[in-house]
Amino acid sequence: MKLYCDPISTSSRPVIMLVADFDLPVEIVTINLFADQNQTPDFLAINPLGTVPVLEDDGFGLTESAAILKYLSVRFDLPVYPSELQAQIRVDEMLARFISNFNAFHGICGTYPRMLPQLAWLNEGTKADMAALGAYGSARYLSVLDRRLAQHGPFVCGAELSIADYAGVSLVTLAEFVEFDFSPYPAVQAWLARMRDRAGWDAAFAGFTGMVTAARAARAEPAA
Ligand SMILES: N[C@@H](CCC(=O)N[C@@H](CS)C(=O)NCC(=O)O)C(=O)O
Repeated sequence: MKLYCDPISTSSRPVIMLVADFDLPVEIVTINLFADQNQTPDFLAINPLGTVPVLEDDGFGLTESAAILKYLSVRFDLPVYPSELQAQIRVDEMLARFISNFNAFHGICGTYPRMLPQLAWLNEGTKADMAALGAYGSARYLSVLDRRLAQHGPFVCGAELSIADYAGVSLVTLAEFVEFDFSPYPAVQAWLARMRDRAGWDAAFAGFTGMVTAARAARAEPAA
């Protein structure tokens, strides 16, 4: 089984972390997005959209990180995607929340315009409007997440770790790139710390953390 991914990709990190946490027999094939390896004919034959992650299991190809997380959980009988109906749908609910509206506000509006060089063409007014929309959405969703974790944690679906935690932690920490202030959300901070302590964290997040550190250092340098 192969996982085509790039640790620099927010959608790849949850899957890489799951694989590392449970030491799954999955070969990691790095597709370097910065080097456009996702646009080679070979990779486009695997996924015509040219996006990562992609899982390949004996001829069965699968895109979409949420689907891959579910597939791996069921395939390897992992405890992170419960089989009891309501517990399972609760995980689906939180996955959908993170990957749809939360990502649109916190990632696409709040972070990417200030992170991705390919969005540098956006005019300053558009960037300011997107930042304002992002700030509104991040605050709305993170305050609800914070209360939820404080009252029903320690994980986003309750007492047990689930694949929603893997997807969520990647999307929430994305905003570290733009030095997002997490201090109003202590339960979220405690949850992030809990996830950082897991065995699979470094395999998934070391590259992104290095990028965040480098970006901070570059911002701190006095202009020449
Ligand atoms: N909804 C998809 C998103 C996949 C996606 O857009 N991945 C990005 C990296 S996070 C990508 O491959 N971008 C390259 C491109 O669009 O060319 C998922 O959750 O897997």
